Amino acid sequence: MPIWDEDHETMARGELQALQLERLRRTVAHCYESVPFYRAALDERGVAPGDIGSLSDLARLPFTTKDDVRTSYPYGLFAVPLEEVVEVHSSSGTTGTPVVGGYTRADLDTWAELVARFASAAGVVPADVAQVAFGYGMFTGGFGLHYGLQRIGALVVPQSAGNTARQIQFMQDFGTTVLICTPSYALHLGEAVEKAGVRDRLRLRLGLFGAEACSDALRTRIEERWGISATDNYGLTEVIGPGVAGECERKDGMHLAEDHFLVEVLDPQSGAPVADGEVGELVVTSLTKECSPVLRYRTRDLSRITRERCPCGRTTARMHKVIGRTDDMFIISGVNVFPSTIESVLLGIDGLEPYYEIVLERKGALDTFTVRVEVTEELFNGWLDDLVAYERRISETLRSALLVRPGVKLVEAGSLARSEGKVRRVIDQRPPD
Ligand code: DLL
Repeated sequence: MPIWDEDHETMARGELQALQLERLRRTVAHCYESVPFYRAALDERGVAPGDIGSLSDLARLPFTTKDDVRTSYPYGLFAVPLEEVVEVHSSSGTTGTPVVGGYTRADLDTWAELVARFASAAGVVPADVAQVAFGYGMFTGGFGLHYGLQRIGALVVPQSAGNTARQIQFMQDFGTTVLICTPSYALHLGEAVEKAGVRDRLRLRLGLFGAEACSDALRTRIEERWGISATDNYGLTEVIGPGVAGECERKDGMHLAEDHFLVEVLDPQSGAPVADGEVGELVVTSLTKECSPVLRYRTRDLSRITRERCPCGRTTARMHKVIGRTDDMFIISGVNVFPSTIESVLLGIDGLEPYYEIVLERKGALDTFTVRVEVTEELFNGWLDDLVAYERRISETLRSALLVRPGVKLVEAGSLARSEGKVRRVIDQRPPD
């Protein structure tokens, strides 16, 4: 596969760093001059734009948090006058005020390039028919993928999220070859295709799945269910939307668009950098954004980065799959538990369907959690005694992976809610502290 932007994706490290430094200086100056919030934060740290002499000066810059973005709703962090802004997107996240990102024409152009970059790295070509099943609207997934896929020259079918029967009909009628959605919706759609018995009528070959965590085990399930190759891609509204990073066909980490974003991996508690290859919170500084530049944005996403060369020829660093968000992680008996670990364990057990949820409760002073997971029909219809023994076995397997024992409740296939967008796995029923 040819590399979409060979000049930037295969840069020598020294050359890339020189470009990053030049762009960082410009971004800091832009933030300082145009956004009162950033000017105050930089002044407070005693950093003037002219002080940025090397990339290591990044550590002198203030962090920006989700709360900062929220309290600036809607336009407080815009760095250009509104007449230069041509589009906004927002994400409601799980709680509270939405976060907003704005785009100038140049920002939209960058966005299309970055999405085209990862989509072509994933194997999309102009002859593809790409069905976008991400929501069009304020969510960045629909429009972001739309712009990038059209930039490649693919035929875009902008079906948007939901309406599963229509998705399947269009996939047949238009000869869809690439499906774009969340991994959880891909799973649901795959199930519906099987039920409808029309899999043989589809031409699907690729899935570009992103916007939520997906373990390798779940990816394999989806690939097997559909008989396609699935790649992961990452981004967030505050930073640009999709296009921050995406996997190439080797599927061994997502190539970061390092000429547009500086990505640090920091200890979420102390804010100090972790060693290369260690898991930490991704902190992103944009390098080319005009409307909504971000300085050291605390994503709350946990991952690790490798700088080893990928055999695909790209020289960019790669981030591994997001193992969770700092706010998804929960603590039971002093042990940190990530939903992604639970997912990987469940998918390794025979007889379980890849649909589960985690319910957190408080019993007395103790926090407890129960994993509700679907079993295949054959198992569910078996003897009750068998099911109870099975629940115990699964609980024990989870305990040895997590070091704390969850309750396990097996439920009938098809009984848990299916997601059309981002799935909500953790249901926190604990009273507020
Ligand atoms: O989800 C942007 C996006 C759209 C990315 C389509 C990829 C494809 P938000 O709605 O602002 O933006 O949500 C951002 O979603 O901080 C992560 O926690 C999570 N997330 C996004 N991509 C991935 C991924 C879009 N590949 C939040 N793996 C981020 C795991 C992801 N989590």
